Amino acid sequence: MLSSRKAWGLDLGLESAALAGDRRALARLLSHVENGAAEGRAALAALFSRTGRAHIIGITGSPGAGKSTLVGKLAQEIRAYGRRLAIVAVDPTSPFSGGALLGDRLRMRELASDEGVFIRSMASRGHPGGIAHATRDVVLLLDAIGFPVVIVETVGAGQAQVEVARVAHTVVLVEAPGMGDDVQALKAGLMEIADIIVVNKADRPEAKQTVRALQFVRRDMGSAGHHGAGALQPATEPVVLGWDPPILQTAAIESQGISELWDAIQAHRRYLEESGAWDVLRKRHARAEVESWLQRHLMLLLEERIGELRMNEAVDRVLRREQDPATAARNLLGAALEPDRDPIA
Ligand SMILES: Nc1nc2c(ncn2[C@@H]2O[C@H](COP(=O)(O)OP(=O)(O)OP(=O)(O)O)[C@@H](O)[C@H]2O)c(=O)[nH]1
Ligand SMILES: [Mg+2]
Repeated sequence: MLSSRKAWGLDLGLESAALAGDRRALARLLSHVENGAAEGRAALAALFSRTGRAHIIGITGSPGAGKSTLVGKLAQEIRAYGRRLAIVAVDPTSPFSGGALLGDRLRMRELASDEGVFIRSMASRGHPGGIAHATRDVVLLLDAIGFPVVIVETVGAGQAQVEVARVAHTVVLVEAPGMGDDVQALKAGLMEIADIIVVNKADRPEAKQTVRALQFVRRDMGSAGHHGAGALQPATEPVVLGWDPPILQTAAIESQGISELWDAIQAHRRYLEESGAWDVLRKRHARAEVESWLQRHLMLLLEERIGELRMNEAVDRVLRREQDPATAARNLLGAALEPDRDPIA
């Protein structure tokens, strides 16, 4: 083991320094993990047995709903109980909030000087295996390092909302007054993955209207049931039965409703443990993890076996309308699985 890790060029000092609480070592290790570098993979493999202890909390919702502000206040609340925590802020993909990273940094500066809080911002682009993989790996490493709480902030749009459910035990959906059409989007799926729903900016008079709209959507969903964090196939496989997602109100900038939110998060965790859903979730996460690596390895293997030349030939045949894409892909797969076969035959 040691020799292969040496062969990978892993700086063993980095790993133990990170475990001992060296934040710069941890930051470097996280960069290796984010970049999908061999050092990162080796560290994850070596530290994997230490994972599975953190309560991973996903904070998702519309751009500008106040997620970062809320996370900052939540972090202060958690620190007041003396618990350490890590925050992973996944850069919003929405062009409307492209400046959020800087804003987040400024707002988080105060927290960042606290030794008990570790903050990591991740760009949504530039990860070889995709942002979802990178996020899961970063969270895994922070769990291994021993942070009892890891908060992941993502913008709830498209794929991200599903991905946060794959990594988190508790998903908090943050909305704000004035969503308008967003209620329709919520119906389409956001609320299905939410364990706790928060209407932030409750200092605004329109907040009541938003709460009512969300209550209405929740009632509407009633018969379909709540599926809880990790619901990969919500229509068929409910994980958390009997948990009714509460709708809370917060005014993050005024620190209102924060302790109630933390109480709800703790209550959800207790519920997961007592109902046995915690173990189901863990199993589901583990399976999703293995499946996703399998896909990644399989893709790499296929690309390698097929080769750029055969790939280009297939694309050309499709371009010339000699072959449809599905047949081209099937033939490439056949060729890859039986290397002696002629892909065109
Ligand atoms: N009135 C009011 N404004 C708030 C509240 N919480 C946050 N804001 C403001 O809303 C804006 C967006 O806050 P952020 O915390 O950056 O929101 P976000 O959801 O993290 O935004 P993105 O990461 O860009 O999606 C900022 O100007 C905040 O000051 C609140 O409770 N009340
Ligand atoms: Mg933010």
